[in-house]
Amino acid sequence: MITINLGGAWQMHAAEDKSSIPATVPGCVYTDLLAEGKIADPLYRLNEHEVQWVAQKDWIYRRSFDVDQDLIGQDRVILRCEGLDTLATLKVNGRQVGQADNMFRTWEYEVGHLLNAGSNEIEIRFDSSVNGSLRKMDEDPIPHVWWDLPDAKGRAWVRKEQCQFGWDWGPMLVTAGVWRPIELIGFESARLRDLAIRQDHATDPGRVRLGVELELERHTGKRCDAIVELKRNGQKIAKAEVSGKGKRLHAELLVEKPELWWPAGMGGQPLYDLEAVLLDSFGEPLDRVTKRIGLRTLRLGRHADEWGESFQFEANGIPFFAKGANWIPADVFLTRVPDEQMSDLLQSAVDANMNMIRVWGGGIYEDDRFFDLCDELGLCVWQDFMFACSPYPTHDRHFLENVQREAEDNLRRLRHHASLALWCGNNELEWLNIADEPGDGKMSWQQYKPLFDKILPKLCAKHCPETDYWPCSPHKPLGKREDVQAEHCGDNHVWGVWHHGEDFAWFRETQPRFISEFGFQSFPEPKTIRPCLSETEGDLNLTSVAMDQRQRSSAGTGQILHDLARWFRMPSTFDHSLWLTQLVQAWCVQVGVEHWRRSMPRTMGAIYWQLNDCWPGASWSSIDYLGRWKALHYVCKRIFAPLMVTAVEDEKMQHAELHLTSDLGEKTAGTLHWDIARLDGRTVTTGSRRVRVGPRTSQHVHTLDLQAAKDGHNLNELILWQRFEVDGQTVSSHTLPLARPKQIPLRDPNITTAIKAYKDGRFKLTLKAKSTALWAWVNHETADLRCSDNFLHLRPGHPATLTATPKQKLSADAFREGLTVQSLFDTY
Ligand code: BMA
Repeated sequence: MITINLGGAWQMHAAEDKSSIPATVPGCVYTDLLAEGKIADPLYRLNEHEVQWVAQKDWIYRRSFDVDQDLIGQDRVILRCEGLDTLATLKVNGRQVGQADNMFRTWEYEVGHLLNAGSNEIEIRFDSSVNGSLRKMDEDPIPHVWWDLPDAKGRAWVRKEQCQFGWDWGPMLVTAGVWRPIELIGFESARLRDLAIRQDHATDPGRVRLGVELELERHTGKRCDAIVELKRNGQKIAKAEVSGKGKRLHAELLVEKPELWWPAGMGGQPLYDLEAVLLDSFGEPLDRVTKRIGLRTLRLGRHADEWGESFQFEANGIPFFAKGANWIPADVFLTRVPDEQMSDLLQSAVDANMNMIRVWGGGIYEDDRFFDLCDELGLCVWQDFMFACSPYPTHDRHFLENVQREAEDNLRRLRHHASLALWCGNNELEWLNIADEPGDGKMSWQQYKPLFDKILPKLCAKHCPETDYWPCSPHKPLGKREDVQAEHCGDNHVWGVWHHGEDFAWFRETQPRFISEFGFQSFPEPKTIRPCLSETEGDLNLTSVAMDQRQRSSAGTGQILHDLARWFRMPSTFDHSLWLTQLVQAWCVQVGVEHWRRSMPRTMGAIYWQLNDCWPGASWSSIDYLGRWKALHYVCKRIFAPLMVTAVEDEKMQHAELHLTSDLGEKTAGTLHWDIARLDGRTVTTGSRRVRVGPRTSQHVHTLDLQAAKDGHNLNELILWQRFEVDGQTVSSHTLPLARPKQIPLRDPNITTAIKAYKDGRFKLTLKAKSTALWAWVNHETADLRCSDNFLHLRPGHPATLTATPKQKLSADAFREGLTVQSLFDTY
């Protein structure tokens, strides 16, 4: 087999304009124009408007390449394109080889007959997807899509990353280009098209049987042999040799003493390499495919129970509470995400004690590297098919066939991954876009069902039978399907707070089986957002024109301010308003997550909206566009910790229930300590109790009488501090002010910081406050810090220590000089 990578330096130009500019493949029109200085940065101020012309044009990419006789002499030569975005016409040496109209598919074209030994040329023309979709809308209109996106008419017609057309957290930048590898492949007689690996954990307890099906593309009737080998850390574990004349070869491997793969927090993530080598009749290798797998079962457990039907993920038969966030594409331009960024985002998820991530249906089927990382990290992936918040033209035969091929490509590409936990048909169609009669943003059930109830589940069962299919998020499997958001079964999107203005405590009135979305917006920190703004244009105001440009949710900044005013005092400066929005967001999500974790095993998952950002703007993310952790992400580390202590106050603040929640697999014994203290740190009442908490349970440990504590004290000045100690180590702590933060007469905490430099470039910080400091956070004026903890509550007399790791190496002096320590008090 011979492979020639066609990525690298290309030329591109607008179809009507003959002068080319250098281009990079993989890449896209916008990144190429940007690199050549032909457009201003679309992320700066209002530039998004200025660059919309790019999406109106058709673009041509071209390059020449050399091939030799060796390649031409092969039985077959294929042009393989792993990602064309989107309406593409391909030519080799001036002759058309084919067309493409789905960026999620892998396209292959036979080109052997068109190649010359020596120099050749490839050209790809991308027609405007915006114009293409509008044309389709004229011919065959789809009831208008989502109310937040008036400019995005027709996006549902194009099989393209839907959020390129704008979303309620991102700009409209509809691009075009070769976005994934492109190569020539030449091969003799046969190649391995695919490997399907089945795991059988049941037949032979304590062992795993692997059934490996090799799918061949062959051009001769000759026998082929194949060797299939399983290795762990380079050591051979099992081997099988098979041969035959057909298109499929089947091998069986038996794994003795299998090391099982577990989601993060439940055990390790051992990975095995399964290699299949295809041999010709002389024993010479023709082709070779390797898949890295984890031995596990990972299912969606739906069992009848006292509340209705469970919705819980089960790894190797053990149910676990899913903790995580929704994932959106990590950049408006997909090829602009370096490996380090991808890995930092996913590592950050696990560092915040997550075990699941939902790849949402308005983005893309992520790269292999995304899934490789999730396998390594133990981050289970809930994978949507790419349909979101719109009716889709399922009545159109070409559309239906196209999406079917798309599903097959991605099922095949991703099915072997250990982290793959669920295939989900779409995002929110059953909730937002279905009615008895089509129209007004809706399709009928009759239009919906063929794709989401028949075609997709059938394809999943065929290609990926060990992973469950779920038609939609949210979906209600029992009773009247139309009443999507049911509490006794299925998954829910709990948007009452953000989209309907409920108070945060409203979360406590809900008890869904699984929450696959809920959340609250905030702004990125000043360092991230300021470079997109102009001070001289008056942008540094939360509702300036340039800031509103970065706010795409209809409820938007008004909703943030509404809840900010419910809980906090008004911030004094622009920078403080940005920070304060992060505290509001963190507080909101904390109230929800704590409650749902206390509701286990009835509720078995809380996946908030959303982990990451694709540009610097207002959004529900806990990590901003530049990878900086918002307050929420630090708070997640605490509220997703395996052991979690919480307190729930009643409305009148007469008592507080203390709870202990454990995701651990074994019983845990420890001591719960609590103190009610004044702002100056002095204890008003204190107590402790030995507690034993069972594996994967939540327990109400104690009810604290607040009435007694209040006597003689101002409630607004009281804070309930809790900590749970195991073997003398604090494993979880919790702070509950007995009044809303805005009512608390905070005084300047005069936080002092002792800094110790470690040899490895990290710094140990010890923070001490003279008066109670709420949400104290450290930051650096120029460098990026990742801290072991941040946005913490400080009690006088109780120093807190944390470790700060600068992204770039910093001298102790430079670290000290730029370090800032602030808390809620400073924002007023
Ligand atoms: C959900 C998601 C997204 C959206 C988010 C915030 O409905 O599925 O489509 O961005 O809420 O509104």
